[in-house]
Amino acid sequence: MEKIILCDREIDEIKSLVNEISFQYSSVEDDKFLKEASIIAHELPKRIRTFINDFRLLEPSSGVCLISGYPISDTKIGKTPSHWQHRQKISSALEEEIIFILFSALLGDVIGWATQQAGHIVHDVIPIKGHEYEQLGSSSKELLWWHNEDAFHPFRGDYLGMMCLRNQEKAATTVAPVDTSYLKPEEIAILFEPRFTIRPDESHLVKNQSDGQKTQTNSDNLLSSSYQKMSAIDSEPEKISVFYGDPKCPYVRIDPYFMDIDKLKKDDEALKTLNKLIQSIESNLTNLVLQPGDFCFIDNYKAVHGRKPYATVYDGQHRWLKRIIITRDLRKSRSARSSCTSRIIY
Ligand SMILES: O=C(O)CCC(=O)C(=O)O
Ligand SMILES: [Fe+2]
Repeated sequence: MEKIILCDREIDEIKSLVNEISFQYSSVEDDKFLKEASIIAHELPKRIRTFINDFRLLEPSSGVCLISGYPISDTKIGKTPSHWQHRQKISSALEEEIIFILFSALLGDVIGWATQQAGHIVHDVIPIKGHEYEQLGSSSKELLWWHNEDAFHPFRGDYLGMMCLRNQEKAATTVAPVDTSYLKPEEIAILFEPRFTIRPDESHLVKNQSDGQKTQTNSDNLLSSSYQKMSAIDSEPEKISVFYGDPKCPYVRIDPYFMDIDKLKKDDEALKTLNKLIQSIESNLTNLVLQPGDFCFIDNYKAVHGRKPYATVYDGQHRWLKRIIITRDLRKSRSARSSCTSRIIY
């Protein structure tokens, strides 16, 4: 994994940059801030810009990078929310979210889904009472199977960012690069063929819609049709390839939990090859216990991630990550966004 620890001088520089701008915005999802973020990011310390730019362009095989050491004020951020729906009007972590967006802007453009966390761009990853055993980021006692983020969707992000505010439970994120050196050329070729399916994970389905959206969906045709699109992919996922890009160093699109592997029985060759890949990824998984002040970016084309089960108490001091999705090409989703500057995919 590529790693950098912020030094005191860099922390001071970042803080003064944030202080100069934060009074202008009440949310990082403000259109003006999102437009300017890529310009303001030019003023981040050069070592950080170089580190993120190298991660973007050199595509290190680990597929994961970590920027650590930003001090988080536990009292300032207040209690961990009990649900992502209970969002404050002005985030208590606005300063940290600004930094998160500035780092992200060095990788590309942030995006959000109309069908996820009420169409917000910055998500809360927190354990939620009642979700303990779900296959969702808000579960805790259940293993969250490793995956590429939004693997089912052609507009999935190039990167997933996670910023840690709290993790007293020491819950482990799992990460693994996709190593194909042990696969034969003919096996790689099979994984390049559209012989597989991936259904949407449950966070995009209508059953996990926010209460606010439930009343809105009836009157909002765009939102209803977005949920209908998800439901159509869920009931009839198209055939896709697991690998794409360069056969010598393939990019990957995989989410075993939602790949209906049983149904592949009719295609024994595809089934065997996919299982070989799954086992090898499984054997390469490592734990990454995010600490407060960690900013982690995962290359969603080159690495998978998940999370181990963990025990938590919902005491307001429980695990709290912020999460973001970044694309290198905002235009590819233009047909599903309401304007060229909108970040929300319908
Ligand atoms: O909680 C974690 O560490 C990972 C959760 C996850 O996969 C996600 O939010 O996309
Ligand atoms: Fe994920």
